[in-house]
Amino acid sequence: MVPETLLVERDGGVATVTFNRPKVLNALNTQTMNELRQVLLDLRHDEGVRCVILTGAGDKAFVAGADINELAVQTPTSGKQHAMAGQHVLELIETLGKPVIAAINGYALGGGCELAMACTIRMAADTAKLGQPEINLGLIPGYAGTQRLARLVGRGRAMELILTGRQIGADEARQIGLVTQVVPAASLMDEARKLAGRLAASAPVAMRYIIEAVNRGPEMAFPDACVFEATLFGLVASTEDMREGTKAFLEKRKAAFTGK
Ligand code: CO8
Repeated sequence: MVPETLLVERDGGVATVTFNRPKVLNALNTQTMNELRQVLLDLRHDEGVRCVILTGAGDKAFVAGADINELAVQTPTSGKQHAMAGQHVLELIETLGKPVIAAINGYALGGGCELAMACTIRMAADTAKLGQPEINLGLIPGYAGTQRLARLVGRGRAMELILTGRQIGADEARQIGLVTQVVPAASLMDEARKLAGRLAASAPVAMRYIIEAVNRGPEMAFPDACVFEATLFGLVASTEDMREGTKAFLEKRKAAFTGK
């Protein structure tokens, strides 16, 4: 399948997926979500891909939300179905087993902010604007925004942002922990690629377990989460990359990880 609403490029171990509906600020319609699901499944199984970047076409928007043309005609049953289908796609991002960087190049609103929150790392252009404006449409977030935003920035801030629907700039987003890094808009993709290249050269199995432990741990009781971490720690000891990483350190050279 060749996606029509997404651009997919590969460069070494890094795949860049660009939401490509700039006329509607890259709003997510059903076609885009279906294509994204398929692209993510392909990338998950592609061992040559070690890191993924998600970004938006043009310089105005990352993703300005779900497509309001579709929302305007939804029914109770289609609304629930679309929300759940979208939640599954975002869960695929979160559980892809490799880091996914959101390179937020402009508006990340509603479903766009929710999508960014499912990513492993969020880097924003200084011109980016983020928010959950669903309340202004008489809606609530439907791609798990009420849950991920509260987990990322705390319940109080999430409540205020979702109830007011206000947009925040990149600096405020960094201050509250919604994004981790803000860079000049002109260098966003260079910075994202630099970070992606660094992650792509790391030990993939260890990275997969770090993502799993950090994401799943908070859903468990603390002692269980620690046992989970210890089990994953034990599992990485079975990898050639662990032997290579420790050996390279002792031999004072750079490790060459193979993913085995
Ligand atoms: N859906 C459809 N079209 C959109 C969207 C959108 N989300 N956002 C922008 N567009 C379109 C505009 O209609 C406009 O089209 P046209 O040129 O034909 O008039 C074009 O993109 C350019 O937009 P603007 O002219 O409005 O550009 P501005 O610079 O004036 O404003 C904004 C930019 C502030 C981003 C403005 O476009 C805006 O407010 N957009 C809507 C943002 C929004 O409310 N997003 C949340 C949507 S709800 C949601 O995401 C719920 C997610 C969970 C859904 C679960 C079930 C599916």
